[in-house]
Amino acid sequence: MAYRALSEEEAKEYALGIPGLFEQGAQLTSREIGDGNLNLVFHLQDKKSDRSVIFKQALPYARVVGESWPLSLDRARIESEALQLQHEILPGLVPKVYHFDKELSLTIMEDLSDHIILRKGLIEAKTYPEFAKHIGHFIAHTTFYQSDFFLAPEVKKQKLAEFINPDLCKITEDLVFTDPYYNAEKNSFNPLIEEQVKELWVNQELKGQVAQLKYKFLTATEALIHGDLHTGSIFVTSASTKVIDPEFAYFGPIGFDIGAVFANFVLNFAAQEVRIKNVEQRNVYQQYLLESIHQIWDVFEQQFTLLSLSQATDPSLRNEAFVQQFIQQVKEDALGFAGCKVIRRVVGLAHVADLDTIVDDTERAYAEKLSLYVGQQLILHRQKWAKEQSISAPIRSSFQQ
Ligand code: SR1
Ligand code: MG
Repeated sequence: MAYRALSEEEAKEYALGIPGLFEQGAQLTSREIGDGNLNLVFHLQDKKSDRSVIFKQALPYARVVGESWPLSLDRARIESEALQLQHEILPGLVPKVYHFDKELSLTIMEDLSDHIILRKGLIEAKTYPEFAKHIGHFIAHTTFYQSDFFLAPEVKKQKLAEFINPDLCKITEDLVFTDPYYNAEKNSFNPLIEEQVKELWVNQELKGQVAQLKYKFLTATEALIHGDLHTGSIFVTSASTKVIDPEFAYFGPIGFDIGAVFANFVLNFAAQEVRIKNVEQRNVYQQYLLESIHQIWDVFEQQFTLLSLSQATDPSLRNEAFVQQFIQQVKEDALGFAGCKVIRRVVGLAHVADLDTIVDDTERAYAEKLSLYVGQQLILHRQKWAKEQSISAPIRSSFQQ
């Protein structure tokens, strides 16, 4: 079937044509529930058996802007292949893919409606005791098994070619590393923080450091990374974590995924500064956010080290001093990328609900200014902070300044 964007009715018909997806005589309901920036998402459910699945279909343009921003449909193939690879490595931490239709750029996958989006949970100041362990484990394993530490060089190069993702990388290159640092048309920010944003645009030291991070994003091919690991790409319950949406996947710097999670915890920290009015409750919750950052790093570091020293297929890379130095560089990158990702969510095109749903403009501006300050500190001091005993301590101090 040639590509066309499905309607709710067409999604239903399509589902009934896939053998084994639903039982014979299924009575399907179909609802388009996509609220993201790029794609269509349908929830299909059989009223008789209660079985449900998710249809995710790429549109040939960015949904958030419209047809004036064309985007390659190949991102759907990349997403479904990345999901399947991640599922082979860590079946418990990603949804199962049931079917992929290349022509329609359509992936049918497990419905995770029993989970909630982590961003929503964090906005409501909920805690997830297993999350930091799960995501540290996810990043360590998915990157290790898709890196030069594990893949034979010719296989790595073949995969690198399969995961060339120019359109989606360009979105990141522009929206994360370029636009926030000049008066770009796509930028969008609270007028109450105009002064702080204009300061960014003339901060040459900062722009030089961002150039270094952008260059790393453009050129490093360390591992197949998720590429957009914000808290809207993660489903959780108190006991379970599922990572979704790897359509930005490409061979890039490992610190980019870690930095994305850190950034979203930092943004939530800043937002809670005005959201939680009770000081004691706020302190307790913000402490939880910092401890999560700490634990994510610890778990990643321990597991990536262990995997590298026990399972690296190239004996010359299975070298303790090298692995230690490599991980130290990932830590520094993660802090810097986190800073860039914090700043882009305040100044750039795509924001986060943590901040945007603060109703009072002045309160929102306060949390946004705080985010901008900490974001800059993360970029400027990443080398020094990466050497400190605790990864979260300098972030806390920076919030207190
Ligand atoms: C036009 S897409 C805007 C943002 O949404 C995605 O989730 C990525 O973060 C992208 O930068
Ligand atoms: Mg997404």
